Amino acid sequence: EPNLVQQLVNAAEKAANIARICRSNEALLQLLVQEKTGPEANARFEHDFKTLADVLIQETIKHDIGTLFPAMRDAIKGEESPNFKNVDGESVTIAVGETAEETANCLASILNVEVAEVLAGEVHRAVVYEESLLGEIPALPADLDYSNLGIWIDPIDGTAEYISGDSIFTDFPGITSTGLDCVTVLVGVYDRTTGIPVIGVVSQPFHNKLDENVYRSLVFWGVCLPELQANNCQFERPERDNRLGIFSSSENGDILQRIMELGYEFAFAAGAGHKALKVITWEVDLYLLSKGSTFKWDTCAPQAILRSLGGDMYSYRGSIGDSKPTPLSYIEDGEETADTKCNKDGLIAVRDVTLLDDLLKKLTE
Ligand code: 2IP
Ligand code: CA
Ligand code: CA
Repeated sequence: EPNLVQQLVNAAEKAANIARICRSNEALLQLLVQEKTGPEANARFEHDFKTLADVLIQETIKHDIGTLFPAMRDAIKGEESPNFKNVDGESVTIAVGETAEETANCLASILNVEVAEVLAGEVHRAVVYEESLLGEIPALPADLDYSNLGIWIDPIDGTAEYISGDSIFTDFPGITSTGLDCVTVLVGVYDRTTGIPVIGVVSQPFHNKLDENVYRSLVFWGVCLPELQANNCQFERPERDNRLGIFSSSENGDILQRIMELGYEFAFAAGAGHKALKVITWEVDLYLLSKGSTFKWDTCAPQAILRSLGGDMYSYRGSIGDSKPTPLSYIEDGEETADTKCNKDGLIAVRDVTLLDDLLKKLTE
């Protein structure tokens, strides 16, 4: 059996390559951008985008991991639907073929042949991502039941930032408010019986800018199986005077006020995956979102990494009041609808779970 963690890292890097290529050429970027409409649209954005890059990345990860781990094939899901409308309004299904030619033929129904071939080349390129910051990826337990594992993919989190590219920084070192640094590729694996996330890979494809349109990824992974905890995220908590929380710019004022009364400072930043990542790296202590504007594909990967560090991600509304802290769950019960895929009760992500006591008390008052 190939190593699932390494293969997910490779898949995330291939995803990053595709994301970078689609962005490196203005004409291609324009071509790839399509507005999301109808029930698939995320209501919070006036203009939400569905890009071919998203769909192509998701289908590529599904294809690569499904080929290597056939037992998981039917349980690999993501944000996007593989259907895309071309300029003539015809519906096209993006499918990764057996060969680059096949995939290029499929893509050529939307793109010009030249561009279709370039992208298909990336999709079928063998990518092995090795980098000293990855640390040592452990062998997974020999008896791991792959048929009991499911995957949630967000091929590009922070689509608006991916499209726009403009950066605004916060007052806090290393924390970008909006911009390409907020873009992440999220691949999370969960246990289908317990609904608990067990492996996560989070990549920032645009973290290191080497040159105009040349970037290198920063990749984080974590494993939290009953018999194995490992990750490449053993960061110390940086020295700071106060606790620091990270929030969506749309967070509710009353909730922010209460958190301020506990002595927290605030950073506002885009990207659900990016904000969760800042908790993982301990650059912030808390990511709290009171609204249901994230989905299972946003949280599965970072939650697995947080769990490998002794932290977790909880339901916000499910944890305040009389309730006990309730971790987000990926349990598959009944038919999947837009509603069941949504973390509709909001979320609280912490690396140090002892912070919850004060926080939940204050938020319940
Ligand atoms: C979005 C994206 C947004 C986030 C929203 C996610 O995912 O991460 O940035 O909103 O919750 O669903 P905010 O930045 O206010 O936290 P996508 O880009 O994949 O649609
Ligand atoms: Ca997302
Ligand atoms: Ca997305």
